Amino acid sequence: MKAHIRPLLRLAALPLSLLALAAAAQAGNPAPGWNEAVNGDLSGNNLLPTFVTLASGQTTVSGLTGRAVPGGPVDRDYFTITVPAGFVLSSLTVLPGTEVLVEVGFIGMMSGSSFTVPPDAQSAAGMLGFRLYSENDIGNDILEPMGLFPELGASGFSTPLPAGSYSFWVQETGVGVARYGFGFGVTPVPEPATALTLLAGLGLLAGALRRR
Ligand SMILES: [Ca+2]
Repeated sequence: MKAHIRPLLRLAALPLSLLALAAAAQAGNPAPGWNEAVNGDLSGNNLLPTFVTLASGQTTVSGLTGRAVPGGPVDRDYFTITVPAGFVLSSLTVLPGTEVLVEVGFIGMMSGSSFTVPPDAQSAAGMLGFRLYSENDIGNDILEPMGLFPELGASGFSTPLPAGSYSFWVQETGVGVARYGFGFGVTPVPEPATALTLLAGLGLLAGALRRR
């Protein structure tokens, strides 16, 4: 009887295997997330963003951005995340500690592993969306509004976003160096029908075994 049950139990364990796979898929295995204070400055090259490994649940990316002196070089930060198959990007939360100086902070988002819209672009064409964030956004999920209200030619999107690579551009637009932190929420694709079917299958099997 055990031999009959085992394959089904294997199926039941599938969601857990997917989580394990996602963890293992962080190839090269740097710790998930990025903290510039520990991991170094994120790429300033829009075509070669830093790859940031995701964890299931929330992954934090934090750092500094801006222009230390008027007319000086701007520290723009570019990074790419890859949402593995079986998962979705469900939230983008502005974390406590995020600062905005005189002006506003900017976070832009594109599909793919490079940010092909250049820093001097005059529109957001090619982007999925962007947000001019402020300290009022701290604690809020800004992913949905980024998709719902596309501006300046961005395409917009609906949440959650499917598996795939997404690149981000973060920049304080005023003079000064500002701290930021964003939390990327990655959750399994909700599949209630599959889970219910599986439970029903297990129930039928248990019934059949009892009758035997
Ligand atoms: Ca930086």
